[in-house]
Amino acid sequence: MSRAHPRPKTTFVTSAASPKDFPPPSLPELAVVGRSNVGKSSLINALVGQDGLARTSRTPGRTQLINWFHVEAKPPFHLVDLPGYGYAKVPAGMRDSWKPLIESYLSKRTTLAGVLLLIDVRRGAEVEELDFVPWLAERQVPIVVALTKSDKLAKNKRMLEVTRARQALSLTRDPYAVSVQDGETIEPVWRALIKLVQPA
Ligand SMILES: Nc1nc2c(ncn2[C@@H]2O[C@H](COP(=O)(O)OP(=O)(O)OP(=O)(O)O)[C@@H](O)[C@H]2O)c(=O)[nH]1
Ligand SMILES: [Mg+2]
Repeated sequence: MSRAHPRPKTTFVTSAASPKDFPPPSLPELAVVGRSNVGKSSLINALVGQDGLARTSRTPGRTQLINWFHVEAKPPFHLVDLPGYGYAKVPAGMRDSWKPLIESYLSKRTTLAGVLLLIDVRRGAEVEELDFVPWLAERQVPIVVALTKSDKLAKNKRMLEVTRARQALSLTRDPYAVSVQDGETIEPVWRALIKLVQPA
């Protein structure tokens, strides 16, 4: 069986639909970003070993707020579940409100320690990710990239997608391939994230 990391006690802090509702910056924060339905909330639950903590859904576009979770790891930090982008079926007005919300969070949050960018292994990097990675680099935000739902592809295809994403996004290392069905794939992502919140 998979060797899981210690499961840190994790609790919901708050939700926000606009910057005025953001909690005061306190702990370092790791934000989970990606297309709607890519598996952000599922991966948060897998990372902290708590099913049902962040709400998941088969219906894309479910998480429309920013959600903060307090992770009692050493050191403690916040995991932040950002609303998914790129879901065409939501009303345009709602879609338009997401971008400023996400951009305002990512560009102004003083406690932001890094971003976990998720990409569906079957879709690969698309225009949003190609824009987003340099946007974060310009702002010197550390980034960890993971390809989700790796159980959906056979190993050889998965490896190909890992290489493709690395090249498309000019990453300095391979993106992680993760599946919430396989704890062994979660562990390396956890370790990469923990590094970002260690005091210098
Ligand atoms: N097979 C498989 N399905 C997954 C995996 N991770 C997530 N899913 C499924 O993908 C769907 C979307 O997962 P969520 O975690 O809700 O995705 P999200 O990115 O939070 O979605 P939004 O909040 O709508 O942006 C759910 O049906 C999950 O069960 C995975 O590793 N493997
Ligand atoms: Mg979600």
